[in-house]
Amino acid sequence: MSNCDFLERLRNAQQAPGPLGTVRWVRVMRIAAIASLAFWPLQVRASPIEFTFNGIVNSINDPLGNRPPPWNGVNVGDPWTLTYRFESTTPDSDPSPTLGEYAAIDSYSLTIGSAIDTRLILPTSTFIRVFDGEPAGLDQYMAAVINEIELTSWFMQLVTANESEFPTDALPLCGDIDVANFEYAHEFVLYSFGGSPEWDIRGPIQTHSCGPCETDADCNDGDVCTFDECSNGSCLHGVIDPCCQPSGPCPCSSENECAFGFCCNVTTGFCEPPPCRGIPTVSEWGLVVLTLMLLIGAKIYFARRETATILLLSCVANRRNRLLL
Ligand SMILES: [Ca+2]
Ligand SMILES: [Ca+2]
Ligand SMILES: [Ca+2]
Repeated sequence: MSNCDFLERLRNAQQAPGPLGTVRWVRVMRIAAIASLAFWPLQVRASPIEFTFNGIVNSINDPLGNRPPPWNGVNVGDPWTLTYRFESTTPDSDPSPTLGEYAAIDSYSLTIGSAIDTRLILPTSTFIRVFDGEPAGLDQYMAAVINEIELTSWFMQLVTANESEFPTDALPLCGDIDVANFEYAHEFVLYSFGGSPEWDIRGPIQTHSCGPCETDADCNDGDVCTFDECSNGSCLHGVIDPCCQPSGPCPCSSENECAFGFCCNVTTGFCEPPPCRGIPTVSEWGLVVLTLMLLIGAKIYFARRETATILLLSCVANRRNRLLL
């Protein structure tokens, strides 16, 4: 094959929607996509979820007055509030498809009347259990903390005869529990674990809420170098890197060193609040890189095509000259 034949075939291949032109553009797009990813925030981490349940004490069993402080001051009719925090990504430790077992709770706060108990606790001393059709005909949710040191523990249980309440044994998150749906049982009890004689304080669960957030503003962690997002009642935070403190001087030499919409004033060498004189934000830099890469790809493509066309015309002219001679 002569050089002229090769050039003609090359031009036809580039003009047609064939594999040669496609491959080139795919390479350009791939490089641009990888370059733009460098500007995306990484290191996103999940925050724990908080479940809160409320009710009214309707029963106290303590015939010998063995309740320790502060629970010895609790009376029937006192309102109670239980908030416990758990990690939403805790794995199910029970292989059964109908029983979910989660050692997920790492802290709780229990208030009954004027008595308050707030503490951190090892998840291994707690459990959340989800029963999907166990026993047959019932869906159940249980949560408990077993405090073997102070012999004071709590336990709660929601039961319904509606087996569609939990379609699986997955850990319920925000929006997955409605107390009104658990008509079979909705109990809370604070009791003496292993104590003798035993005592207990009981009260049915009346309401439930999930948090800690409803809006992004609820997730403000006080760290200006993380973004704060509320997702399904759970706060998500991601590192903003590089990060400048908007409240103080922030030396900079390029826009990438400023965050929160602040821009770098290269004259003063400090980040400044908007208006940013049209300088792209960090997220827009990805689009800028993509555009530049596309322009570079187009430049390479059309330059080669033009060169090939000139060479091809030269070949045609040479052929014509040879025929005339
Ligand atoms: Ca399971
Ligand atoms: Ca079920
Ligand atoms: Ca933050």
